[in-house]
Amino acid sequence: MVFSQRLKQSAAAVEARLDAVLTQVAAAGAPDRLVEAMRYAVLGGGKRFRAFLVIECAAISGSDPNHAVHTAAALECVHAYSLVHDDLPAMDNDALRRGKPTLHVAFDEWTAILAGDALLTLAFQMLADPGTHGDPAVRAQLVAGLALAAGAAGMVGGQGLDLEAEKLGLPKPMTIGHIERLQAMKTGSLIRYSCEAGAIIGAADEEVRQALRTYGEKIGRAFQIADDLLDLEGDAQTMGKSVRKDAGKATLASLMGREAARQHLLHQHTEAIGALEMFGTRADVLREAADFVVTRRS
Ligand code: GRG
Repeated sequence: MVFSQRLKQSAAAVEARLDAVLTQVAAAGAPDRLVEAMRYAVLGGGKRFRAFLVIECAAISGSDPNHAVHTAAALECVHAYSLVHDDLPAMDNDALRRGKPTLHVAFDEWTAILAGDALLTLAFQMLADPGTHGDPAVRAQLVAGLALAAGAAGMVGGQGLDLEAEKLGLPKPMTIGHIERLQAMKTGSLIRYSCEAGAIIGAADEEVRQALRTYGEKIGRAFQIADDLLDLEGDAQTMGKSVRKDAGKATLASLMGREAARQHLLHQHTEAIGALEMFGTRADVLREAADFVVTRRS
């Protein structure tokens, strides 16, 4: 209950900030059509789960949650860009996202590529902005951490491995270890970093930082397994995106079977909860968030 309220609150705060930032982007001279496409991508729904994690992990690290909104908004820009590019014909070729036509369908491919590029760039501009944090060293850590999480050794690299598997059939044979690595990079690195960014904003000590990193890593893994199971069992209307897209894809459910994948999901959930032990009841909302990852239907 607390979780759903806090998720809603952080979503509202982040959406208001994104709206304001995109107004500034337009005022700085960005073309109208590009700004419209960026708005379509980043303000058109979504659970705002990564934003929630930044804000709650900052709060548990001792920061005023309001101080984390700018960083949370930057994370949502990177996430939105990844979805826009993932949906392109050259990648997943999807027509439905967040219950609406994907960006390249609603606009066109070149606009979708550019809007994704612009959202990614904007995220770094936002993190470097003094409004993100008063301490330039904290801003530099946030920028460096996001670059690592989103880049070639993180989300982009994971997407590369995913496409190599799907389009080139590599590696042969596919192994569970390879899928775990791919998923930890593609989906896990941004979720884990959302938690770590909260710790950076709150200037948390290494013990807290490590605990939140571990929590993020485990729920990131769980999030992807749940996504794979939802692709097999969910419906497009509830999900707001196409389902049964994973046929022939490298997923844990396809390699080890649905039931084993579900057990693996529950194991990640247990480990995520375990990582929160040091926080006592202060982490109850993060425990609920882990439950949500396992039980979500969209
Ligand atoms: C194109 C560089 C590049 C990366 C793409 C994120 C990603 C990597 C691909 C998306 C494919 C996918 C569906 C992955 C499963 C996990 C995931 C990221 C689901 C979407 O995230 P949600 O459920 O989306 O948080 P909302 O719409 O709620 O924000």
